[in-house]
Amino acid sequence: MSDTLMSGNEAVAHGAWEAGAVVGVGYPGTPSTETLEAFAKLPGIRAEWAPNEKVALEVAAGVSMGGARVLVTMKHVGVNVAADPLFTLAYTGVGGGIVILAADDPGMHSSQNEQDSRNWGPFAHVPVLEPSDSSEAREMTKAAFDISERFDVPVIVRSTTRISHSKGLVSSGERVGRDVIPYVSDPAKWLMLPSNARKRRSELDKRMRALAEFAEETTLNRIEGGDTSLGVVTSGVSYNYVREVLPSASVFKVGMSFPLPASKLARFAESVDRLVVVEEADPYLKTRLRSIGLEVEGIAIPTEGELTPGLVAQAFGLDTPLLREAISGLPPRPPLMCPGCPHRGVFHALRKIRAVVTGDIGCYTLGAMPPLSAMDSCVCMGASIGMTHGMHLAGGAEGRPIVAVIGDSTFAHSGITGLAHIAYNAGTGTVLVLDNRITAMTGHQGNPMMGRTLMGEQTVEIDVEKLCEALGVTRVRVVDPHDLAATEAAIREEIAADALSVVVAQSPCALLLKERNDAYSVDDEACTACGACSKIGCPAIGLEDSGKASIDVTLCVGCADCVQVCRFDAIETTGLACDIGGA
Ligand SMILES: Cc1ncc(C[n+]2csc(CCOP(=O)(O)OP(=O)(O)O)c2C)c(N)n1
Repeated sequence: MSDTLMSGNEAVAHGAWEAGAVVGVGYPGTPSTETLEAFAKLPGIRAEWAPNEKVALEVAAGVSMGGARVLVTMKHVGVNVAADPLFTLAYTGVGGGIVILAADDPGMHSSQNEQDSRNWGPFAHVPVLEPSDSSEAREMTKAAFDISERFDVPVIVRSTTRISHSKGLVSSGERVGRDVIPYVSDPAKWLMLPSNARKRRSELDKRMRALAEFAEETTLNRIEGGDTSLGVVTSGVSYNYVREVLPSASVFKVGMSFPLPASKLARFAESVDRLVVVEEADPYLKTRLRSIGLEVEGIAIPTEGELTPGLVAQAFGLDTPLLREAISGLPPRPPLMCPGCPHRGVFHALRKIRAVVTGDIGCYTLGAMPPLSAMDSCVCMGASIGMTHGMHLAGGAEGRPIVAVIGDSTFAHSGITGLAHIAYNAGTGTVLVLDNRITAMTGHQGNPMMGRTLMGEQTVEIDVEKLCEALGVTRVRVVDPHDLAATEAAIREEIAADALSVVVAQSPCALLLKERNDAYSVDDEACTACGACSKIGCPAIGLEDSGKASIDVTLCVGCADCVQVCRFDAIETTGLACDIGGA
């Protein structure tokens, strides 16, 4: 055993590795992403990015049926995508253990909604474990594999941003040498025809009863005795806040949030004068405790956003100035497209065209921010394409052109089926695939478009043009989004064609530039302070007190987008190589 500082995500990866998982598979998404990246660095395993979470869980189902242990990673919304196999895997059960990391994002630091993944437990009939720090993230992931195989069920390890991203000391151990269980054909278990599924349905209830008994005895749920005038039931990150704000209270720390240990909780409730629940996100524990007849006192714990020690103190009427939020008073730092981002040229064109843009999720969602302000919707991964079609079906947008915008990773995740839908249903519309050859938003993960696996191997790259043609799209063209005039012209032509068309805007993410361009600067004499260059929203361009533009050469990557919008030739090369790009 050695003590190492690890994030919760790294600890989950290590726990899975120690437990003998031979495969890790997932789709990136904050705050889960680093888990699979950390797992990929450990010896004796295979780690793969899947095109989406459903595929990831299906691969895991195969690994499990083949008798090996497997870790699956995703963010909370990813579980929605994987829900179809998840529900039926609760029927089939497992061969080798399946552990799913579902990482929630309360407060939506980087998500389109808040979801509390503990709810999947009762909904899908799968156990849910909830670590409170990195050390527990490792231990509970290991325990989850044992529970998965002992009770024949996939297990969810539910994390949240603070658990996934905070670091703590972890006593990591050695990897368990574990033989793969030899495959024996068992259609009654794995082939969910209704006749088999009905039998497995009864198994599911039996297993849940056994798990409920296990919940009563497992040390994953523990009582920390204290002052019996106040008893707090808590779990996950909230446990840390309770210990900090109410150090003398009696605490029931829930580590297994589904199924709950009803009798143990009832005994705890009897032992204290007041029973309260402190939890982040949904009132999951409170509702379930009340449903088993426990009298939980209502306190003002917000269900929206992240919980903090300060909010817990406030709910108990404590005046603890030291617990005021450390982040209050920090200047806001709104997200922006990077200097040289290839997405900028596309949104510059879309704003000029006054298109209604059904958008999608990725760095390009920042096209919604001023000054580009050229996106009208963003619902979930892949939604842009179906929504464009739906807008057409509804009769259009008061004569304005309707355009879908989707990134390459998102297109592979769930855009292809939307395009197939439009082609199959003889629809029209223009779809822009912003192909920067990477899953940029979540930190440069690979995807089926970019030719490199998570293990570092060179592999096939999907040819987007050929793929679209195979789906039945006859008008497919490629543009360089840094050529602003050509990009605008191509989009205008495709809109005018009134057919189904795809424009692939192809240029690498600015953070992957292989060559160093020369930086640009503003000729103060030629600049007329017209403000045109600032409308493209490049963070390298600022305004002087005089209203004239200036370029921060330490940020400029020399993409020359601004040169193309300046009507007075006031932006010129410095002849000096930029700080980023190249060797
Ligand atoms: C179901 C789901 N899974 C994962 C995510 C996290 N996520 C948001 S955007 C994105 C991919 C963006 O990549 P791409 O479409 O290539 O655009 P880029 O950021 O490169 O511009 C991911 C993985 C999510 N929001 N929803």
